[in-house]
Amino acid sequence: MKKRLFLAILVLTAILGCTAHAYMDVSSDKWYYKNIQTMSDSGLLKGYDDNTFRPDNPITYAEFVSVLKRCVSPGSESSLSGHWAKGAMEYAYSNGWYDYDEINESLYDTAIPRYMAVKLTVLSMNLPKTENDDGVYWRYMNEIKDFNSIDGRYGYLVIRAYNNGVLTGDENGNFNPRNSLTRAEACAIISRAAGMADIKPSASAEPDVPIAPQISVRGGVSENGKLQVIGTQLSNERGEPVVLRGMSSHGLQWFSNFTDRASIAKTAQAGANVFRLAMYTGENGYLSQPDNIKNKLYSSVDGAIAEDMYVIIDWHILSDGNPMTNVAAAESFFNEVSAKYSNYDNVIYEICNEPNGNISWSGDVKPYAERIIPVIRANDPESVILVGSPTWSQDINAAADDPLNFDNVMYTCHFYAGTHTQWLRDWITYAIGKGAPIFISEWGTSAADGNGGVFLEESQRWLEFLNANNISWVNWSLCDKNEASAAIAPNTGVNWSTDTLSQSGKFVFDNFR
Ligand code: IDC
Repeated sequence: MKKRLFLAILVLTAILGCTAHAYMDVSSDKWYYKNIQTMSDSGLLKGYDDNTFRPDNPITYAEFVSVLKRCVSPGSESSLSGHWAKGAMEYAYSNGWYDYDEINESLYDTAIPRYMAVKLTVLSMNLPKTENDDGVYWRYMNEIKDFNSIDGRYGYLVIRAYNNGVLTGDENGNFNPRNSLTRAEACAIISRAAGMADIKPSASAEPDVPIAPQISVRGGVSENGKLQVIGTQLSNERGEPVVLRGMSSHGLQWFSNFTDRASIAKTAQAGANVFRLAMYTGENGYLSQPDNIKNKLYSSVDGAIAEDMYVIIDWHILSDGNPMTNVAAAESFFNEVSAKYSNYDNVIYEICNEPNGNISWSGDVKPYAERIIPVIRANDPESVILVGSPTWSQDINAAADDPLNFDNVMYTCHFYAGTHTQWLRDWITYAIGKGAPIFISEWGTSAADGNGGVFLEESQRWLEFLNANNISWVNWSLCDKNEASAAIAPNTGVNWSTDTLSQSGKFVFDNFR
């Protein structure tokens, strides 16, 4: 059998050398220690750059298929452009490990369900049929208690995997076909299927791509799914920390020509994974021309969705100071928009850009949030909601002292490098220390009036601080206005490119990745 031949080669090359892998989070007393070590030392697996393996994280389609492909056919990987696992996926498909209707590219970075992992393992490893295969369901009677919940297309493959000793059920005897499996479990299943439990370390077949790219700002919605807030950390659907970085539009009433799908796509291609749509309420914005502005907003949200971007719908109060001034309009707006986009993981709601004037957190902004958040939650129970604070969203300490009682809420902090310096970073540190999740939904390299500077040294200090704290950020603003904070050189027009960025834009775009 081809598989055995390859394994024999691995055993032989084992003599040549040994690169023992020691992962910080895989200790030798763990049940999966041996499987992970063996496969890593054989070059079939690689952990993350920070020397972790993250054994309890769910494994994705892309990761699972890549490891299988390395087992049966080591060597060239990912010469194709596009997704890093595309080569392995196409190899798997062309070898009949899965059918065209079972996996498409939008699934690559999602958790693979157990029934699919079993099918891929059985077919790639050519696990032999057993007498109880194909319809003789004794395992169903005796061992797989939830056999009825396995799609008929996969039942015999699950039985074959059980009969080959590749996996067993959970403590209740269930297979749980639709559950994910952890990276450690996947490793155990594949190494058992490959019959390699006793293979000694080998230096062969050093993989040239990691088992998975680290969670990073590159991940868009297809990679990270529905966001959630865990503690103070924005996290993806799998509970892993995630950082969003991107651009804010300028006011939709003035610069919506830079919020079409093409501009969003160019921003995404530069490495951003979030786009903010600043829908001014005042200054001839939404309150003066609601239908016109809403149409611009919706077409931009749809553009962002098409580009796999997270998108922030920003109720951009500014001249209206107290968010309570237009609370009724805000309620009906957020009711409509959250109903419209409740099925999309892309959308993040920012309910008040920058409260300002003679107001307080506890007396004005918090009560406003307590009216708007339930309106959104009624349509969209789990989306991330961003909340500003008085003094143009700098009073995060007041919010941290008297927090909102809702899940998946973050407090925005806005800074302009020419105006806000170490003291505001200290306030963020204070707020995080009190358990308040912070999101920078707007910052500029200029002074607070949007002009002056640019202040790149202070901006650099800010970005280092945000990186060190895993804080997401959105820069003001993607337009070609003649002001220092604008990311595109003055009067460039919509055919902008990364070659026509302003000084600010160059600095910011260089920092997306
Ligand atoms: C500024 C724009 C500027 C515009 C002004 C008033 O850059 O062209 O004339 O608004 O509409 C904020 C606000 C944001 C400001 C920005 C810079 O959220 O609307 O944009 N800023 O002043 N908070 C702090 C700074």
